[in-house]
Amino acid sequence: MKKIIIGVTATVLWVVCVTLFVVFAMGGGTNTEHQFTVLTVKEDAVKDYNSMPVFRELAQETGIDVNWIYNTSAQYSNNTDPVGTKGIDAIYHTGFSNLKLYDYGRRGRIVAIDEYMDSMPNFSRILTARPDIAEALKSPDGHIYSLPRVEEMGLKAYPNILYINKKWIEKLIDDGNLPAGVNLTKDQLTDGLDLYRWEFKAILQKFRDLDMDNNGNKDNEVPLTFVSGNWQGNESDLIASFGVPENREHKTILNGKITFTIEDEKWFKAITEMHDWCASGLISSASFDQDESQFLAHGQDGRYGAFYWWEKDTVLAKEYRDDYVIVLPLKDDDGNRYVGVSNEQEVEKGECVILSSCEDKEGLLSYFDKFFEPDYSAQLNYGSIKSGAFLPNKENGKLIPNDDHGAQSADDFRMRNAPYGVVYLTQETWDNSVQMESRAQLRLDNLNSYVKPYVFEGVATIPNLNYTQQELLELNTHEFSLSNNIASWYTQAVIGNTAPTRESWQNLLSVNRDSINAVLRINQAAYDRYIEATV
Ligand SMILES: [Ca+2]
Repeated sequence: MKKIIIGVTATVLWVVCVTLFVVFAMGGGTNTEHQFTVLTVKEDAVKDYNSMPVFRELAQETGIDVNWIYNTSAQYSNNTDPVGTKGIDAIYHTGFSNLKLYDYGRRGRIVAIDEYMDSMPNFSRILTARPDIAEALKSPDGHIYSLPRVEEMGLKAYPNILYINKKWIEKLIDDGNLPAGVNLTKDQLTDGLDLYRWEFKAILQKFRDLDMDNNGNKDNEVPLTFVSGNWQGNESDLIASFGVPENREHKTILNGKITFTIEDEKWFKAITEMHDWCASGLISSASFDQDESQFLAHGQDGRYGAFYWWEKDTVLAKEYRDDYVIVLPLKDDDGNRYVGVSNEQEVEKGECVILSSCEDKEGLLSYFDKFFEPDYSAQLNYGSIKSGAFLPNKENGKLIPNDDHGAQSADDFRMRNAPYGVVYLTQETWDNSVQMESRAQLRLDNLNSYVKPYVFEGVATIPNLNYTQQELLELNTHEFSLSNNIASWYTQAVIGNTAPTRESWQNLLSVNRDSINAVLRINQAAYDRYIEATV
C-alpha cells in the first residue's frame, strides 16, 4: 500500500511538472489537456504505463492524458469494492464477472457505455459489424457496461498438442526395446506421428521402466505430464480420445445442444483408464498439483517422455527442442481420432469500466476508443514500436513484430512491455495491419495440420452468453457447487487409491441432477437467444 501512495505522489508531482511545462511551453496560454486517473491491475515487473511510449503517443494524438495508478493482482483481489476507490475515473483489467458488471451497472455506479457511442466511432463500428460481439457485451438490461478485449487468432479453442520424446523412441528402436506389436521406424519419427492409444501407452511403459536418458537412474524419467485443468496443456484430449468431446469445464455444444461430457458412458470409461495410467506411474502425479511455471521449469532438461502443451519451445531448453515431435490425436482401437474444443473466449468482456463519478465521460471514452485502432491495439498487446516490439518501418502497410530481444525471451519482453487490456485484433487486422508473431503463426500451422482436422463432429465452443438477471442468480446458485463436486469426484477417481466404480459415477450424476439440469436449461435458453440474435 505504501508503494502505491509513493507511486501516486510521484505521479502527481510528475503531472504537475508536465502541466507547468505545457503551460510555459504554450506561452502561458490556456491548457486544454484533459486529465483522468485510471486504476489498473499491474504486477511490479510490468513497466510503468505512464512512461510507456504507446501511452505518450496516445496523449499526444488525443490531447487527453491519463494518470495510471496501480494495484497488484494480490492487492486488487483484496479490494472488495474497487469501484469505490476515491479519485479514480475508470478501472482497467477489472476482471468483473457478468453478475458484477450488471450489479454495478444497474445501481448506476458504472457508465452504460452504449449511451456514448457518438464519442466512440471505432467501438460503434465494431458493434455494428460484429453483432456477436455486441450480443456478448450486453447485460440483462441491454446495456453495455464494459469495454472488451478481442483477440481472434483461432488458437484458443484447441489448447492441447501432444509431444513425444523421439530421442527416447530412437533409443528403444536401437536397443531392441520397442513394445510388442509397435513397429515404428526412425523415419516415421516426425511431426504428425501416428499412434494408437494402446501403442502410446505401451511406449510410456518403456519410458517408465528403462533408463531412457542414460544417467544411471531408472526413476528420473517422467513418462507423461500436463497441467490438469489448466487452460492450455491439460488432459482433455487424452479423455477425448475415448470418443467424448471433453474440455476442462466438461461442458460443450454438441449439434446445437449444451452438453455435459460427464454424463457420457465413454467419459466414465476414459476416467477409469486415466486412473490406471496414474496408478501405474505412466502419468506423473505432479500433473495434478503443478502450476504452469512448475510444469515449464521441470521440462527444461528434457526428462519428459511426452507432454501436452501448445508449443514445445517454452517447455524445453534450446538443446532439447529437436528431440520432440508432435503426435496426432491418439487413435482408438477402431482407428478413430477425437479432439474436443475449449470454451476459452476470444472476446473477453470486463476489461475496462468507466465510473459514473467521472466528470468527462465523453472525453475519457473518446480516449479509450483509440485503443481499438490496429496500431494502438498491436502496441498495447505486444509492446510499443519505440520500445522495440515491432520493426521501426512497416512492410506493405503492416507492422512487423521484432523477435530479437537479445538475451531476453519473447515472453519476458512482452510481459514487461505490453499493458494488454482493451484491444481489437481480428482476421482483418492480421490480413491488413499487423503481421502475426512467428510463434503464433507456428501454433496455428501446427493446429491446422495436426489437430483441427480431428475435432469432434458437431462440436462448438460455448460463446459469451448473455443471461437474464434471474438466470444469473440461478447460475450463481448451481454452477459453483456443481463444478466443485465434479472436480473433487474427478480427482478422487483419477488419483485416488482405488479405481472409480460405476456406482460412484452414477451417484455423482444423481446427487447433482438438479444442478446439471438447471445449468443445461439456462445455458440452452441463452444459447438459443444468442443464435437468434446473431445469425
Ligand atoms: Ca534416467
